[in-house]
Amino acid sequence: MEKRNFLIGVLVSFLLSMTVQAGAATSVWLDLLPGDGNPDVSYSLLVGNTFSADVFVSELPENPKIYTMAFKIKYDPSQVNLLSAQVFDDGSIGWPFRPSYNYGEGEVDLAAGSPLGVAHSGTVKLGTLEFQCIAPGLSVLDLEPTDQTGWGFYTGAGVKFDDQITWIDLELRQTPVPVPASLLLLGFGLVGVVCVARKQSGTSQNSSRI
Ligand SMILES: [Ca+2]
Repeated sequence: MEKRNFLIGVLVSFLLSMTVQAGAATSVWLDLLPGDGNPDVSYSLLVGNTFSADVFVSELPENPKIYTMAFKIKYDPSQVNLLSAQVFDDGSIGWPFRPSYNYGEGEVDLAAGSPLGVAHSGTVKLGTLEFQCIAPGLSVLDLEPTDQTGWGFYTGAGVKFDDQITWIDLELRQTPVPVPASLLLLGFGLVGVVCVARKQSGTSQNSSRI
């Protein structure tokens, strides 16, 4: 009986450890505004539209804590224009350093640090970005680790955590502004008038030759 209880105990511990590991995956993702608190992976918009997105990180490790964060967002500058990008700080986390770098050619980096470290089993907002769609097509907002030296998600022990993060991208589908139905009808009407006018003109020329 003791052996059976021991085996059940081992099995329960194993299942619990699997659950903890499965729920502890750290990820960085975008939530389009107004956000629902879930990652967005695709979005359709019209040329001229603006949209904002919050960047979140989920499941930051409890031990050791994360003391700095940095990430990069790459975008297609021929299709979307970056209007603003800033690190989020409502005072609850206390990021003392909040640089952001806009490299202009489709790349923006955000970085910050906290002297107390940040550990959170839920989600932590890292920043907010605003874009405008300037051309039709398909493009991607590509979330990835920054390549700026010395920046990234670092634990207090100075271990870089970026490789253990899942980076969730957002696919953008940009479509041209549709022509209103009334304008289309007007266009068809004008074409019809021109055709009739040409036909009548041709008929009168033919009859004048007779
Ligand atoms: Ca969302």
